[in-house]
Amino acid sequence: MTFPYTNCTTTTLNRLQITPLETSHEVSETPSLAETKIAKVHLPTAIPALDVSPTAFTLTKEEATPDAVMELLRKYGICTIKKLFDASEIDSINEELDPLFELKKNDPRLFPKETIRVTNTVSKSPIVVNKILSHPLNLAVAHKALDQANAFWIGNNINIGTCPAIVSSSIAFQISPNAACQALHRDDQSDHNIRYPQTYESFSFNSESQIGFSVALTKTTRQNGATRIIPGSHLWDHLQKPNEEDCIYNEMEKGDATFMLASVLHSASSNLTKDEVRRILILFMGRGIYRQKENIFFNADLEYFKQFSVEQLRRLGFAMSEPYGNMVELQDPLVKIKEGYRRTTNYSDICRVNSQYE
Ligand SMILES: O=C(O)CCC(=O)C(=O)O
Ligand SMILES: [Fe+2]
Repeated sequence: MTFPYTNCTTTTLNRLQITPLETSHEVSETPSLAETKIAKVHLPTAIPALDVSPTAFTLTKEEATPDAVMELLRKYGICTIKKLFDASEIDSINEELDPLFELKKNDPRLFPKETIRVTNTVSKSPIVVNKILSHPLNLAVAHKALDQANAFWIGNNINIGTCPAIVSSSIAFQISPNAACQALHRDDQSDHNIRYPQTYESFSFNSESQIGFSVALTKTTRQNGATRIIPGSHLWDHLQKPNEEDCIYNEMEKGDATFMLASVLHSASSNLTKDEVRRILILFMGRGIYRQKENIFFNADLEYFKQFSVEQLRRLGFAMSEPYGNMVELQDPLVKIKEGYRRTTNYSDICRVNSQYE
């Protein structure tokens, strides 16, 4: 039985009028896209799409400081960095992923059937943790845009709690010839963000819950299914409808990488080639107060995770979001997984308050 949602009134549901279909369902090939209702929508005034060429949001590795990346994310919602990874690093990543793709190639749930996904790669492939999740630029952008720290009165003290960003999903995608394009979507749907119109000047990273870090494991082209993206759509109203004509194709050489706000409208495009396979890995970092999109704990093999450092385990979601978030028997889960790890408080700092100032 589906969850009865009609009284969960939000500013998005208020704008819809939903009625049952009178005729039989139009069923598409993807079950989740089968139409079961008719919706009337109050559409917002549209913000025009940005007419930019990819060079506007492309940096060299040398130019790609965290601040430079964030400036382009603020403006376009996307920033591509040329040759962030060496060819040899990408070869080693592919070598570790090859057998995992092999295991998935006959998965009957593939949609479209030409697209193989290796999900939750951080729990299967240490190199993804060591080279992609732990890439200094990924960690620096996550730190500036998504890490949280806060001060709370606890009696006479002020306590500081921190909540580091954690991996939300880490899916490798391999799309083969004849794969059809995906429908345009935002990846922050899972966080139930409500998007309000913003301008480049008024934009705040506070409106963002996840940032994707997409690594080209092969060359990606318009022909072989590069991700298509609507630059600037992170500034749009929640219900502004995406149009295919507004997309640009994020073509990357093997070893290039792209940061993308999860609020940007995008999708995989069709692979129109006869013989080219397109492979990328998109790792999303998300705020630690939200659920991870991929449930890392359900099949977690704690022995596998013990190889990682405390800092890596923190970014994987095996730590406390201070105070108390994600606790196990009132403790930081790191105490359970990392031998010798001890902590005496559930906060980063406990401060005695001597005086107040205006
Ligand atoms: O494969 C791609 O280029 C994008 C995939 C994607 O957007 C998704 O599965 O959410
Ligand atoms: Fe997506």
